[in-house]
Amino acid sequence: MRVDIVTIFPDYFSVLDLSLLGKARSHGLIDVRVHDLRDATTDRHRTVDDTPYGGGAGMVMTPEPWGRTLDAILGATAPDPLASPGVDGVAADDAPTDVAAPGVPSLVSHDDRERPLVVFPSPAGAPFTQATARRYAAESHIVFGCGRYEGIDHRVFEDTARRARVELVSLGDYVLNGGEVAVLAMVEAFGRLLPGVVGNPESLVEESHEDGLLEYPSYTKPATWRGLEVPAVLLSGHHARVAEWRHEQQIERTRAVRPDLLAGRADAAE
Ligand code: 6GU
Repeated sequence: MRVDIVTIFPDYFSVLDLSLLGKARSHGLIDVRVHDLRDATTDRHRTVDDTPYGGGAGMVMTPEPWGRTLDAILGATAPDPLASPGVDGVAADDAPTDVAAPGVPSLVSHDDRERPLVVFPSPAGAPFTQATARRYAAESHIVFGCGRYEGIDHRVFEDTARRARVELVSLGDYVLNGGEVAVLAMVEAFGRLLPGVVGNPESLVEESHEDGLLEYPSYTKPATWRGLEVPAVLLSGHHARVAEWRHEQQIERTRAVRPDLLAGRADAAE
């Protein structure tokens, strides 16, 4: 799988050399290339931002360096007005649809999986979930564009959508200074789902969110530690009872901190 990352802070991504993902990269399972947006500037100060039209606080990333950088990665496709998708969209979650936000057409035209996927992390994007991670893990080429300041000139999304599927994706309802940390989180989330990255694929199954519930608590030796006992059922050797206890724990935990995840679940009825 090929991953391109466009950023004004390439150093953020040095951590992708570490741990499981580093191993996946060195084994050729994932090919990550980081591009410095400032390399596509033409002025002495390597400027990437300017004041917003219409006024307002902060600065906006100027479109030209984005256009040049994405041209180099995607190929500079001549704009095709007939193929032009809508504007101003975000993609939905696991199944990209036209329903981005009420009344807002999607940037995604989805009869074209062969076109690369370009993801712009943004607090204004659609939620990134485990389902999104699974969908990204099935892609062959993803480009991430890391915005900074108050965002990127909106025409960059429109221009990119002429030759790629474009998604705006958010990690959650809070604001980061830029997309870099969000991209690290997303690459880790889908990277570990790629075949061969996590040594024991079984370990991917019983995790939070894989079955729509939070995961059960885990214990290891010693059986007594600082006066605290491991729940007796886990020492019983009774596999069916262990499985039942773990499922109850999942439901209990999810009810306590994420009741929204339980809506409509038969196994969580009071
Ligand atoms: Cl994806 N980007 C930024 N800048 N802030 C965020 C975010 C993304 N997700 C939550 N906050």
